[in-house]
Amino acid sequence: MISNITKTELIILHLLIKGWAVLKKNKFLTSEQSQRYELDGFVFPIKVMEIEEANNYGRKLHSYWKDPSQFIKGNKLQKIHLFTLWMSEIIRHKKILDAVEDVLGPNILCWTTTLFVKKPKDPGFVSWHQDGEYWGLNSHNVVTAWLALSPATSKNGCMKMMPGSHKWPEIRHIDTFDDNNLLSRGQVIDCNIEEEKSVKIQMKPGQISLHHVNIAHCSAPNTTNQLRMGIAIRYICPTVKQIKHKKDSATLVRGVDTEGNFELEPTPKSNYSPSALKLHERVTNKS
Ligand SMILES: O=C(O)CCC(=O)C(=O)O
Repeated sequence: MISNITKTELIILHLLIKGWAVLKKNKFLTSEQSQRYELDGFVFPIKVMEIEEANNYGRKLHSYWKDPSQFIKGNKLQKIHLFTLWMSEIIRHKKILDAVEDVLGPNILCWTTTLFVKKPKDPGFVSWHQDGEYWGLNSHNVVTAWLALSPATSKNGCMKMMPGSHKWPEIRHIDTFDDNNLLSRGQVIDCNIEEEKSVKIQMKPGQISLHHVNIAHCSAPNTTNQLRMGIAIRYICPTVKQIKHKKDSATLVRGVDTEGNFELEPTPKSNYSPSALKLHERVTNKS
């Protein structure tokens, strides 16, 4: 019987078994998506929400953004899941966590979140950079899930990524302090980037991209009349350590914190509670 199987059939069988094994192991990503992430350092688009759910969160982000009392800059762009219920839900979204689990494994901390909103005709841009160069995390067990809450297009300044750059070493960055640069110090990677090789991360609301902590990426200004809304959610394994700041905190969103390397943040019970705002103020001012 076996002798009737040709070599080609054996190879096909082997590939089928391998593919099935990868699929079985994964919770959400296809084996092709996992392979893309390994090879390129990013993968997209991954649908995690229906359009109604994404639009609902988009409205919440829009009203947070428009509220003058929130004074939307600096630390009010970071970790707002600590004091708003809607962001607290997003970082625990089942499908996002299933996709992240396929990269990081079953124990997941949310290290931080950042709102990336570009107003209509906003000159704001993000220079080419590698997150890993300045975050102070000691390992690559870190992944960003970037959730689109409005369309992300080349006209409104979607992200661009350089395939394979996650395998580059961490390259020195230069602080430019450019007012229009949405990065805190306007940091830019000090190397020649071949723009024509980059990939535009165009997505629909409710889709995410996953990107590696060392991927070289950037985004251009929004040239349209519509708001561009995205949320970067940074997830880590409990084994990751902060080596730049004395103290750091994170939220356990799935599994167990096996290491205790981060102060664990509580889940907010209501919006803008004074204790949650106080905690937010403290943990976003690292020293
Ligand atoms: O949303 C953007 O324009 C840039 C996002 C980014 O740099 C990041 O998620 O690391």
